[in-house]
Amino acid sequence: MGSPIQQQPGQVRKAPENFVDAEGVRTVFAQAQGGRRDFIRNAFAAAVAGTAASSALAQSQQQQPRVTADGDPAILQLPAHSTGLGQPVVTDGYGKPSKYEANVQRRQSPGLTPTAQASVSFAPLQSLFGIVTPSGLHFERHHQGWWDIDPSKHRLMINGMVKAAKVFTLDELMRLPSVSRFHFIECGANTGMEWGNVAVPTAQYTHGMLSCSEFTGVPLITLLEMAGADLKGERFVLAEGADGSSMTRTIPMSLIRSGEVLVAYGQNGEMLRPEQGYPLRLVVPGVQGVSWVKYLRRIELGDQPYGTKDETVHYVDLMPDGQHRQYTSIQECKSVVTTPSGGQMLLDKGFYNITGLAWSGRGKVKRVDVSVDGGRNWRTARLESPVLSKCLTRFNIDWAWDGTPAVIQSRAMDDTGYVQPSYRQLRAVRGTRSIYHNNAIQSWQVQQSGEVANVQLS
Ligand SMILES: Nc1nc2c(c(=O)[nH]1)N[C@H]1C(S)=C(S)[C@@H](COP(=O)(O)O)O[C@H]1N2
Ligand SMILES: [Mo]
Repeated sequence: MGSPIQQQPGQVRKAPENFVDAEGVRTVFAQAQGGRRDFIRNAFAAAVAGTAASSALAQSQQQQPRVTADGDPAILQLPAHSTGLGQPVVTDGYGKPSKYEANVQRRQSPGLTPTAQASVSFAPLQSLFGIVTPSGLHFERHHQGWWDIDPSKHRLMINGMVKAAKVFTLDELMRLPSVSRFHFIECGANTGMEWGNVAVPTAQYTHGMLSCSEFTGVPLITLLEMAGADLKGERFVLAEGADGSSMTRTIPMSLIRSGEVLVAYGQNGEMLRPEQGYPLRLVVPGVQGVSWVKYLRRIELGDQPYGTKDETVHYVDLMPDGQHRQYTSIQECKSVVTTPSGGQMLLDKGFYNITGLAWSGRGKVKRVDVSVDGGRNWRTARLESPVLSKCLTRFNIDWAWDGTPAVIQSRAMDDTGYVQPSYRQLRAVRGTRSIYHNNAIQSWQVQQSGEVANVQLS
């Protein structure tokens, strides 16, 4: 008999006369699918048919679909994949995305000076769904390059104001009670180019130093308690990485005491990626990326602020009066429309789903409003579940484009009541010469041609 999943004789059919060969099918498919992420098709006929009829949708149904069923070879002719035998299971290791998705990549910004270490890559936010960033597309920020460290040789030391300094191996850490939590990480310099009205072309480059994962690890407080930490009175914790960047940051004690700060080894169901700090990184929810120390090797408990180079000289905000503002490590509430966004193109008027991401370093996103007329009128978007604390939240809202120029914006509010500022409001306080902590409302201009561009409204 052989294998139970052997092909049944009835499944083998002679190709019909009008059979399109594999290459031909691929060509048709590539036209329809390959540009999906960059060119938004008027896909209401298939994709939106199942959703509740909204006014935008009802309006757009007056229109004719671009391709009708009786004229479309992709419907009429049986493709090779419906008549032949498919590939066997992938036994050569790790699964990969479809070859048709090859344009979905993290990229280096054309606006940043390339350095020998190629130190930042941006996540393709405009191509992602939901809230989780696939690990292979997580943004990267390396101050001194990344390493693939042998976990059997890696150690984490807990020292300072503890009864006895303790050194953990990875095996020892992985025996301890673990938690898994979804959180965003955003580099403090995300959207930094826009301070100076540079207007880089795509959402990837404006907002792509942002990612979100499910992290698994041990609360740092557990390790401090195991080392007999003296936690009475005012305390400060220093975290240190094992790469050549001497990355050291003081970690907020309140987040450690609450159990939110994790010593993580897991990311999206598997071990951390080397680029993300394998085998150990600190997860500091709501706090700018630089505090999420990768290749974590040491935690020191003290009773005075550490004031390291990465918190006194770098990651400070240059204010309009020339002073530096320090210790602004929480990422304030922010949002961005990811589709339609800069570099994309609307092919004709009609229905579109406007979608984007919102987040707050202070808690949950409470509401996102969307404007399509540059901020004159706002409608409240749907927040998709789950809405989690210090995590990306996906929002969606219907839109019927009438074919005239439009300016799309999103404005998020978090559960503290804080509302994401406009550029005018932000610059009134912060000026224009900062690099860090730009959480202003982003504007995407839809031109009459359908092209979408990054613009800043004054
Ligand atoms: N050890 C170490 N940790 C580090 C860094 C680094 O260069 N070395 N970069 C920091 C900065 S500035 C950011 S924004 C985040 C980026 O994390 P990612 O590369 O996983 O996206 O890691 C932080 N932790
Ligand atoms: Mo960063």
